[in-house]
Amino acid sequence: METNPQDIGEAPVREDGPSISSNGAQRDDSGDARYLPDPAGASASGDETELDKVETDEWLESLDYVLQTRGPDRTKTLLRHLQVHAVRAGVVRPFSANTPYINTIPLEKQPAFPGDRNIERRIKSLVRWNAMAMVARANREDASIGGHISTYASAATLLEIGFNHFFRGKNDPCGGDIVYFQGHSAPGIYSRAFLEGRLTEKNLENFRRELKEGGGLSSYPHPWLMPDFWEFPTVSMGLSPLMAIYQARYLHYLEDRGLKPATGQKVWAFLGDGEMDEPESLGAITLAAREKLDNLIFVINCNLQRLDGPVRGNGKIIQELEAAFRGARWNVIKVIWGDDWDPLIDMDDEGVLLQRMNETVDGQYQKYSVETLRKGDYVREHFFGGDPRLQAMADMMTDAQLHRMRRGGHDPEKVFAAYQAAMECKERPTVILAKTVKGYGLGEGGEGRNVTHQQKKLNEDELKEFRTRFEIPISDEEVAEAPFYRPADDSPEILYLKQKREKLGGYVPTRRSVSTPLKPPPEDLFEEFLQGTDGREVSTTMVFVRILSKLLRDEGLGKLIVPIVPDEARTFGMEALFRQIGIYSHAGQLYEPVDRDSLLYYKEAQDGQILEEGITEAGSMASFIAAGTAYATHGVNTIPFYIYYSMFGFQRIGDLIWAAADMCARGFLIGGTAGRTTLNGEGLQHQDGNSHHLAYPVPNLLTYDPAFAFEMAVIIQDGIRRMYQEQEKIFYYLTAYNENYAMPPMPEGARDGILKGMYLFKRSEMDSGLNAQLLGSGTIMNEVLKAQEMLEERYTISTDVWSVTSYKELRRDALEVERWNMLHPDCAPKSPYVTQCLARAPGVCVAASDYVKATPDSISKWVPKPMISLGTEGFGRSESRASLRDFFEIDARYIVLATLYSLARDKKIYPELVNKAMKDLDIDPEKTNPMIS
Ligand SMILES: Cc1ncc(C[n+]2csc(CCOP(=O)(O)OP(=O)(O)O)c2C)c(N)n1
Ligand SMILES: [Mg+2]
Repeated sequence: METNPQDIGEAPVREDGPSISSNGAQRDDSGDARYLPDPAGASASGDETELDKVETDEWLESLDYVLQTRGPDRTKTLLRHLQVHAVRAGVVRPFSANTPYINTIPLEKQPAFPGDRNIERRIKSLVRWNAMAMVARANREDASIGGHISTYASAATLLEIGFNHFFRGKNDPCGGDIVYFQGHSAPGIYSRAFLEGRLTEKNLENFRRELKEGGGLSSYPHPWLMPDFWEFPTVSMGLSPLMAIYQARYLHYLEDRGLKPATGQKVWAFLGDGEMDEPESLGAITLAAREKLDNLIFVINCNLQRLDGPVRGNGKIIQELEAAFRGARWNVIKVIWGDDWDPLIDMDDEGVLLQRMNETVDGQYQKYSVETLRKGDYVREHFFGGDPRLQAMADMMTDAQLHRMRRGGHDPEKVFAAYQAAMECKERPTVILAKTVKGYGLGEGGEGRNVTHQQKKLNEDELKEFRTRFEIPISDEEVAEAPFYRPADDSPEILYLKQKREKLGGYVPTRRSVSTPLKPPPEDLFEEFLQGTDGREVSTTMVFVRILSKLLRDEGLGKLIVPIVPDEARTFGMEALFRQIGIYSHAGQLYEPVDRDSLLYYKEAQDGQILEEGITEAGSMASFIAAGTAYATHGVNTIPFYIYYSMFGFQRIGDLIWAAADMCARGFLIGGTAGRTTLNGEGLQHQDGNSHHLAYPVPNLLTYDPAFAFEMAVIIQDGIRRMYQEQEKIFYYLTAYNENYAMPPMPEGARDGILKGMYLFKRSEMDSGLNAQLLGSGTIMNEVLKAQEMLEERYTISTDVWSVTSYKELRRDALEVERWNMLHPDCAPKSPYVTQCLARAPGVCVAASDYVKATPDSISKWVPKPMISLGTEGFGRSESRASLRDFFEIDARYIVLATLYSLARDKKIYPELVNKAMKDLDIDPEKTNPMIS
């Protein structure tokens, strides 16, 4: 078997070009003997004998001959053969995932720049100026308002090349590229939109003052706040790279399933180098390569700094990221040096410059960028010092020239070349690692300094310097005010910029919500769930899976349903779907599955419908987001159902859920294996008593904790109506349990209450003069019903049972009413729905839930009697359901106790009766409190 050359360190980059640079340097391996000490210890340059040298020359000559006569491809093949041959003979070179610290694309491979360099520079300068002025002015008015100048300052070229030459707008035949902008570079994006005529001066004045008259601009990209502008919230670092990867994959999914034609759209993600430390940033890069996402381009703005200081002061972030991405088999393009460096690199026959570049750490590069702003010879002495060959290079340049040496990320032609190569790359995602200077152009006060991230203002001198450096036509008299500047509509700059955008299909970013409302599924699809199961015991999870299966078979909606699972389909009894609708795999199924003979075999298919994500709740949520926002991104109304272990939802990936809310994502989150006590056995890490509480703050999320099949059906049916017919900007969270019990038929007239959050499920049939109202939800409803029986039979207390499907809905209705009453003191006060339900219900009130008491407590203010909540504060345990419910004090016995205690508190019964009941119920009053044990 042939050894895979990838495994022995062959560079995946530049497959189309030579591996030999203009100066003959082999770029594919930073361990190249000419530049770095060989990690194996055999230095080919220093320790070579005369004989060795002759031999080396012979080999090199042969290689040069092949290169000249047969070209780079043949040379690469030969080298590969040599490598394989050597490995077989036991000669293993140490693996190096790095290439030397120079640009991946050599000068001679750079395509001609198709734009007008001068005019593009002027446009960029104007964008820089207005972005800076926007932040500076906002902070002048209110020093605490914040904003960032330095990030955009470093990213300006990276973005402008995109805007002028690459990002396609929504009117382009491809449908438009999908661009994730680095969140805190927003001032630059606004500033460009101002030049484009999309934002007004007033908007810019009100940066970070969204509530001001005339409309303001949100600090960062937030679709919720600017729904026609921003598409993707990106400022929570790390979410953007993850979401971009799954977005690119979802694009393939839509194409492979025939829901959208393949048009060559690209997903661009502009990221910070500091941001790459977030685990989510690198967490899915292998997926991107595995899925061959050549529609994905990461541009990492390597300004070497984050907020507090250097990203890798003692190392090199570009090299570290290169190794990680190359290891994951991405196409890695480094844009490190601007064109001023090309002649030096070209004359570096002996590799001394490259060696200096390789050995210099980022903290020192940062020092050089700060020192170049000053007079003096620091760079000459330190970077070029110590070696006469380097010194000679420096001697060829004047101080002024030396100070102008740009980094690659500020060189439009280098950036263009990288983007062009990324566009052309096939079968692999591309990452561009562009070296820049943080705060570029801010002068001595800000450029490259550790404090630059926090810089919000420029003094008058700094403003002048900035103005002069970027040639902004603002006079000395005016400059102190930092006025915005936009040339006339018929100026060459504005005409150029508009013409470029028109050619590329319109402005970016633009968010459109274009999908047409869906037709609802037929009523009878949900009918069976309203009838009950006639004594057959099932769980709400099984009910959910049955609803899902029926939806999948629906003629109208079926193809739009996107089931998403993070390796838990079997847990939820969904494996039948594997065969029925297939697991999505771009590659299809390249093997014979072991269970091929079984009915429910593991079927992967290119048109498979299930997104089986493996063990990644974050990745699955990113898929949910892509699917739930496809109506806006692609005009395709897909309906995601993401089912997962409920404890690993809000608790683990709450920030992604928040981002989904911001993006107005639609769909259903299904928290499976729900409840602190229903999931017996699993214990502290798995048992979820939290998620309903954690779901509460998400403003546009409806959360339900259904107990019965018909509740689940009614909620999902109405959810589809609201999200996909009415196009409301909401999404849903439902908990599904794995406890089996007979599902009752839906009581007459319950539908409205189910949706509003509560309804009377079972009225007492007795009238004893002692009354109780019990509130139950989820599976704990069964304990509540048992308690009802016990209270009536043993203690002759008339007990009504309410099913509370959503404490959140009840609370939000009550808050709304309370607010209205306060703002309308002269009107007859309204009554919240929960109050209306319980106002005429006699007796005491007890609520029991498999979630923390804080969840039912959230409505107690509007319950017209003191309510006792039973819930599950504390750590779970590995135990049986019965023991857990005893431990957390939420089983029928405790519900009875709480009811009797409430009656005693109301002086309806004697306390002695409560004591006696405790004995009868085998409850130890000195039992330790589960909340703290
Ligand atoms: C999850 C998260 N943590 C912290 C922050 C606060 N924050 C905003 S910008 C920033 C530094 C970003 O550095 P980098 O990614 O290198 O971007 P640069 O500004 O240098 O381009 C930090 C820590 C955030 N936005 N998100
Ligand atoms: Mg940075």
